[in-house]
Amino acid sequence: VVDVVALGESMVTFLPSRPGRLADVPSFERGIGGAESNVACVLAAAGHSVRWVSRVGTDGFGDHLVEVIGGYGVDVSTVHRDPTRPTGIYFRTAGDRSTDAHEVAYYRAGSAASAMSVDNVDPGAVRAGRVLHLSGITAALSEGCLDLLRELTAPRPDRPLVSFDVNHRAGLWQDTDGPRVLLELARGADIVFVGEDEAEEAWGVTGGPEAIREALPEPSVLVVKEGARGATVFEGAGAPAPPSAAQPTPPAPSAPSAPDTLTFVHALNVDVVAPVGAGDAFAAGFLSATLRELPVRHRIRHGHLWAAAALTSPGDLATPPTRPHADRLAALDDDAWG
Ligand code: KDG
Repeated sequence: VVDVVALGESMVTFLPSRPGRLADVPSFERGIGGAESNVACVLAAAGHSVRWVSRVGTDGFGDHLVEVIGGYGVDVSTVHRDPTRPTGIYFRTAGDRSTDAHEVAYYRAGSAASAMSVDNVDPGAVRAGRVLHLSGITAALSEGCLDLLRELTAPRPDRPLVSFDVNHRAGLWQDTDGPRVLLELARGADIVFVGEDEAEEAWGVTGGPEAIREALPEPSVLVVKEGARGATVFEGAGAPAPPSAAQPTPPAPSAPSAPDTLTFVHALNVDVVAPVGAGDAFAAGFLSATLRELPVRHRIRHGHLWAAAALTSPGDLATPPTRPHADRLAALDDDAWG
């Protein structure tokens, strides 16, 4: 049993050589992106056993993704190479403070990963972790991908703890059904990550974390990210811990029956270099601390610490703080944490 299985599309990312509109950027440097593999790589860099499940082409971009993600120590043995479809790629603006517009240009329609479905993804490989990490991006890729997510978030006795990052990417949805689908999928998960701004954009929910919890009462753990301010976590009384490595069957996820606990923790105040990937790093830090069964305040602090590492580096992926370092910082008293 591995700690975490992450399923989703990864892409070769082209990072601009300078800030500005995509139309004006003369050259790009290659990086890698993909929300779920970002989570996988960061967790592996922090010493967790992680598997990434996906499909890539047999092109050089597919080779590169498998090499880099495997190089982080992630198990890529079940990644399928599809000779008939390309690997997705994307270009984006630098996303630093000197530019207003954040542009993303995806070239991923018809990609190898968009062909993932219940027919070609091995359920045993996906359910082999203590935690299964998914995101709403996959739901937008194709009907087959959406059906796969529905299957993986459906209740069943041998289901790992399902972690779901809403990751609403408006530009990826072909129809207007995206927000409804994201809500439906989030309702089936055990741990849900959502941004306050994302909940407003997708579901029109204003009124802060409490209003989001009202719209999404089912997940045992709901993490509402409030940007530079911090994050609020709602936990139902019956919030399941991830099954231990020795005992892989988790308690059946159940809707919280008693009132929630609510915990807010301020984020660290950092100079942002590039925001892309910070949400993934937050999720990875929170999941790492969840796997270690740390108290909720420390789980959130680990999320913030790992996000701070991503915010202060240019690519989609950043190396997390070492475990002893992060533990020391997370243990500082409330004054240090604002
Ligand atoms: O969360 C960061 C991701 O958005 C980025 O790495 C690319 O997966 C990606 C996407 O679909 O936007």
